[in-house]
Amino acid sequence: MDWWVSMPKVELHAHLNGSIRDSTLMELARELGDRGLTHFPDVERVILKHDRSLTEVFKMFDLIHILTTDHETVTRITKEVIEDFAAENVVYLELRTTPKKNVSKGMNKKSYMEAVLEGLRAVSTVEVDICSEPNFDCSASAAIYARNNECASNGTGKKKIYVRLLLSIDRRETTEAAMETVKLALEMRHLGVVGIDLSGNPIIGEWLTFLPALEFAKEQGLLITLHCGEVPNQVEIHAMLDFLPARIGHACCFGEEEWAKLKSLKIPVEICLTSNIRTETITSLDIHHFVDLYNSGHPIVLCTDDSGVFSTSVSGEYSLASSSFGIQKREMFQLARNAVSFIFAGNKVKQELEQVFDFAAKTLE
Ligand code: 6MZ
Repeated sequence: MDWWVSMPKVELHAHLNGSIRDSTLMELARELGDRGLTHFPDVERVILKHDRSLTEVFKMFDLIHILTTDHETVTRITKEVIEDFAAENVVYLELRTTPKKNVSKGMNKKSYMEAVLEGLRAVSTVEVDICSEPNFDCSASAAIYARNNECASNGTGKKKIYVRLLLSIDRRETTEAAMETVKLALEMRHLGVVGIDLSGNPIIGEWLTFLPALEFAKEQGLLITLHCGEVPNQVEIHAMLDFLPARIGHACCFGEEEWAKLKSLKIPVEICLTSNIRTETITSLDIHHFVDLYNSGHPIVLCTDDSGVFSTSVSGEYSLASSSFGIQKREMFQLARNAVSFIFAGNKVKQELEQVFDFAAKTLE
């Protein structure tokens, strides 16, 4: 596993509330239990269970959301999630989360996102680039990376992680609520918000409910990724592909026509192997669409989805793909590097990340 941890990686599909450490969830559940607000042993059983169907996963999210309702907790989990990804050498993280309202805690979508930003600022184990300076010099950044890598190895300094945010629209939301999220994303663009995600229980909600907000987001220059084909729904899959999102997640339940369309449109796919197997949206890795997309040179990126809920890590996903599909380390490194082209941050960040990978290629040999 060490090699997979040391390799730089790009994470483009990680849900904040799905990526919480088990130890933190247990601590939060115990606190609520102590206050008589939950029955701790029941919650503990749910948190420690690792095989979950797609339906159970969404029940799990409802439970997690009960544990993470206040601003301080949102700040804490954001900080920890970023530190955890940075600790396994994720050099660029696009973290997505659904802005939430919670009247009893004085929380609205904006204050929820401010709590997330506070979490980014609270990270202490690694330098967090939230929104780089417009005229930042790439060669200078490569030098910083060379220095950072040395510092990290002798324990005297900090590594760096680029973090950008995607605001998620939950499929339970109305058109107005979705629009509110898009407007918030536009307001927070200068704070590292780069795009919009559509997620949530795939059997709930209609594509047409979200379309006006997604179209508006696109017109305004936000980049969009959609959870697409997590369950069989050919009409929705076609409508989503026709929308031309910048990326899609999952693509588990595609038929021949949908594959042909996706491939001709060259839309990058965020692949979450462990998530797909745990939720049984794909029955086994031997028949996972990763293989066909990889062999046909279609743009793909390996991601965790919910590293906490599925007890996985980005390094674990790379190691799993390598061992399951017989792909050598050099090719896996190239797969990780290719993901830089699909990030939602601008060219300057892409160039800086390419230098990080090139530097690592020399040291990892
Ligand atoms: C669809 C998912 C998901 O936004 O509260 N989410 N949506 N499919 C999945 N695959 C298993 N995993 C997570 O993070 C949790 C939320 O992300 C979405 C769900 O809407 C879930 O409530 P945030 O930070």
